Amino acid sequence: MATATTPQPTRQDYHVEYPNDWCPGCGDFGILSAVQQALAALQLLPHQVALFGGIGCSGKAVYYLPTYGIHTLHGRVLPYATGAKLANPDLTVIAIGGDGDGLGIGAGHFVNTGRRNVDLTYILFNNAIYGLTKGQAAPTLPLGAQTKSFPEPTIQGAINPLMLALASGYTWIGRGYAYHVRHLVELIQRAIRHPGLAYLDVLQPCPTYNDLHTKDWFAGKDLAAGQARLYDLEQEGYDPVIPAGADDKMVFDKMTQCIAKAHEWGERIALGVLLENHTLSSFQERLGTRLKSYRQAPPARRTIANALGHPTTGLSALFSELAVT
Ligand SMILES: Cc1ncc(C[n+]2csc(CCOP(=O)(O)OP(=O)(O)O)c2C)c(N)n1
Ligand code: SF4
Ligand SMILES: [Mg+2]
Repeated sequence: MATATTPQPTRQDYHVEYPNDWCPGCGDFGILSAVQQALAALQLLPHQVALFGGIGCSGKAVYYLPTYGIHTLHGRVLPYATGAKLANPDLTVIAIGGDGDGLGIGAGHFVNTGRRNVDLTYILFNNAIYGLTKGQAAPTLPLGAQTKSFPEPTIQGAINPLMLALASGYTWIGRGYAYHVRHLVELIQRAIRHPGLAYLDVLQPCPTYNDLHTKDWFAGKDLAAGQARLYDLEQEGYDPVIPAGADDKMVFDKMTQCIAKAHEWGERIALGVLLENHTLSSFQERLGTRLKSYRQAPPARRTIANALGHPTTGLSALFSELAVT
């Protein structure tokens, strides 16, 4: 007798027949492949995942994955992702966007999302360039750098996204590289499994506009023979975990080591998990403590119409719960 079994997702379930217009050799392909493999490895089915993309080459990733998804507004990817997770905590929510999207126009959302510890994963495609709009300096391009798309070197300094994530309160911080796909698959799985807000910075060559941060540069071809630019923190015995209940000294020490690694750039660039903080509750838990009705049924699980099809979405009960007496 045949027995019903739950379908086990494979990478093929995450393949979409949709024309892709990224340039040949773009690092975006490696990141997309890693997301597909990570979701399949976590045994998630596409309908269990919601993906939100910013505006940029990177944000187009939403079209290349068969999950729920929205191509949002420039810089607004995190509010969309936050709303979706709070409305339906059962969804695995991923926000995707570029360095211009997240650290330029979206910088306010980048910082304020860090204050809440909503359980979602933010993957930032860091190519130090505004790819879609033809190669202007993004907020991660170092002061004095001049790519082939500029007439003169940039006179603005760079934001360090890992330091900003730490200062803003992100409880999981990691960095990967678009062409180290196997490592990236692991990092994405770890970020998704983290029960709080995860920030994953992915260094990504843009062969069309950024001729400084190239595949050869990341491979350390300009360095002395045998010297690698990218190295894996885990292989150096680095421990990013702050366990639940850790004391202030331990939190401070772990954050200090995170700053030291985040600050490295140039001849040595760390990849891996820099911080994994388990001392804070998630925003869904905090909301549940404040609102009994949210704890019982978040918006996506509420009945919105009665048997006759009449709406039952009155907000008066919620308002009375929120009222301060
Ligand atoms: C409100 C608004 N301002 C400006 C733009 C133009 N614009 C589109 S994408 C983009 C920057 C994209 O750069 P990034 O976020 O780094 O993504 P990438 O293309 O490099 O992946 C800009 C400025 C826009 N679409 N909307
Ligand atoms: S412009 Fe750069 S980031 Fe955009 S698709 Fe082309 S190579 Fe990729
Ligand atoms: Mg960019």
